Amino acid sequence: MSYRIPESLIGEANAKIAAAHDEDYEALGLRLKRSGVDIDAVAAKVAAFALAVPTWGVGTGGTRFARFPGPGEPRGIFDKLEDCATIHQLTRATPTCSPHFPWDKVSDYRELAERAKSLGVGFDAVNSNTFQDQPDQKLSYKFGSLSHSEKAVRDQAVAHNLECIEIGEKLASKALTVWIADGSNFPGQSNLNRVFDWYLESLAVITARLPASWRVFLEHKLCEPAFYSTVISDWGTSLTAAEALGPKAYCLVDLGHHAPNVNIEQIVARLIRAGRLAGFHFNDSKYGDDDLDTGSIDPFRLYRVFNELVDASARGAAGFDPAYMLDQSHNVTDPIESLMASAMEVQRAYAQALLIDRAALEAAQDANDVMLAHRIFKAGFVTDVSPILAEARRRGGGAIDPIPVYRTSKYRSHKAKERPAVARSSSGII
Ligand code: PSV
Ligand code: MN
Repeated sequence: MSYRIPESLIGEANAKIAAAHDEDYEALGLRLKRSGVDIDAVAAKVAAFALAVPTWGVGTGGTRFARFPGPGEPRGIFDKLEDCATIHQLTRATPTCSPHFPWDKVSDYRELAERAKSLGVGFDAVNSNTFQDQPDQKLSYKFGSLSHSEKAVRDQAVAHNLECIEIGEKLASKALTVWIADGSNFPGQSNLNRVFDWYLESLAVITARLPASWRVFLEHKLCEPAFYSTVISDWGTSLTAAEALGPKAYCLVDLGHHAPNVNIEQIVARLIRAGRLAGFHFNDSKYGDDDLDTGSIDPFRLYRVFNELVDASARGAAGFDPAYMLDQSHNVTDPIESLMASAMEVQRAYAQALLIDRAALEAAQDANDVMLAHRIFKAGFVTDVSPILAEARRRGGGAIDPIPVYRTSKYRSHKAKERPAVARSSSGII
């Protein structure tokens, strides 16, 4: 029997800090009430907020220089599911996980779906992988996949995406996320428009095969592994593609996939306006696609993004239904701790953005009172909403303070015994 954190441990840990938490929640509630905010309503919204965990995120990541695996790493998708379920058990924020194929391939998907159900988690978007060659693969993706100059390679990449949809249907998923590494390293290596045309041709076949209730998420990335040009480089290219592909295609925003200093929240605003925002891959960065823990470097940026999301939801923006997911690499921390902390940081930005007085902000904007508008905007960010997040978790049966409970449980040492190290694991790629 594989180890799971006993519910009693969560109850005992909560009981020890319940009185202090109640005091903090009440004090914050009184403070917010003075500004006309009902703390319970905010806690209810936070409790209803759901975020997916990437199955590849629960393994230790690495750089192109080295990877330093930790004890008890997941050896395959069934182990990864256990770790994803543990993150949800303690945080109550991550009811789904997002699988990546062929990394998470199994012979029996009914068994996989049942295992996930028994662990209390489901599946979010399925991710295809045409950025690596697999041992049994006929043609190489060295020079591209869905936009390759040879039709046979493009067909192979399309077939893989169709297989991902088939698997996703068995897992009750509703979306396919496509990120391609296609691009060029040398000016002149490829014709910048021809490759885009080939991409569109391939994606049109994939989009046409989506089940009625499905969407396809196009993920752009400015560079890496191609360092001169990437085929789907930015939100403009992504939106152009989505519009060409029709109503099932949406643009996914990975926070690390932009030029330095780009105003990501404005991109989010524009995609919402176009009715094409697929959702997010949350992470944080200082220099590029660093894949650092969400909220660890620039929580204010995350807050600014959530301001756009709360604004869109308050306005009832047409077609606004974003999918939220983490996508980060944990090289020096326990991935479970990082993913729990990151899920809580996403919730924090959401709760803070809910505190903005939108009517007052609009009035200050209309009156061109710049300082007042900025102060109203920032009011949520400077509020410590931790008691709200803790209360949302407690109400859902989670831990008031997840990381100490996780450490007390010694989950990792249990897994180290249950999961003898394997030579090669599909976890933790960045
Ligand atoms: C690419 O950098 C990316 O953000 C895509 O989402 C991939 O599927 C993921 O990372 C995993 O490597
Ligand atoms: Mn991503």
